[in-house]
Amino acid sequence: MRGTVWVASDIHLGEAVPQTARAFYDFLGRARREAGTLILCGDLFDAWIGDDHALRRPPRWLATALDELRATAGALPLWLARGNRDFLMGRALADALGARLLEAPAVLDTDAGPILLAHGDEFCTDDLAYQRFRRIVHTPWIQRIFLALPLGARRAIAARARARSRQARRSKPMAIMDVNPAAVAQALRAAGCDTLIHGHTHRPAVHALELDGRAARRYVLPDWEFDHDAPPRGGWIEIDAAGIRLEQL
Ligand code: OKV
Ligand code: MN
Repeated sequence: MRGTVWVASDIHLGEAVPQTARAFYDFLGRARREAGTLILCGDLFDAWIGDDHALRRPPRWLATALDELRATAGALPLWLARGNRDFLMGRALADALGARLLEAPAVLDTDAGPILLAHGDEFCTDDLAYQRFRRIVHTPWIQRIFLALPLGARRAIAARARARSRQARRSKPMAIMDVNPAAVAQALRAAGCDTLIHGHTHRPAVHALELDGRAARRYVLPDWEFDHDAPPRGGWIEIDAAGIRLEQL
């Protein structure tokens, strides 16, 4: 991917976050004017229970989101990667938007050199309960059965999963919800990269690290939140021949 590449993640679009959605659509407009390629690197949506539900009779907020994404994909290459929440996004959605699916983790060939891009949940290996959930819901035959269920049943299962997850998060120490350094090192080594970009942890930063005696870097994308009491936040990473920069709103 040559030229100016913008990467964002963890927008968590949904019914309940209209102001976050508006801030994100402003960002899409800016990306259309200023970027050469846009990559949305997971958790664009807060939940995803199948492309069919979104495409058949989308609620108003989702129809708007799909329109904005379609307009963006018409103006520049738009790549969608799955996150831990919208891991069921599929080909039908990408086709309906004119977007491309990015199978992450992926090595991007950029003007700033090779970069390993991932959502980031796969590095949170200290959170054993989450990794167990992840293994189950990423199993292809389990996904096929889930997607074959009627929408009402899928909605009910998703609501229960979200309620359980909220409960579990309350008793988890902060540290186990961050990445495991050994998992990060292993992924960089396997990819032959010394630069990693990921989201998921909601801890935007640029970390210098050492990988087998060489300097390496880990860029962490922010999540987006403009609806609740906390100070509004969001941002993206810009990649070009001049380097890699974390831009925060
Ligand atoms: C996404 C997360 C809910 C975290 C369920 C098989 C199975 C898919 C699913 C149901 C839930 C996605 C699709 C959602 C992510 C949660 C709660 C915690 C930590 C099955 C395939 F196994 F039940 F049959 N799901 N939804 N969580 O509501 O979008 O990432 S979801
Ligand atoms: Mn995530």
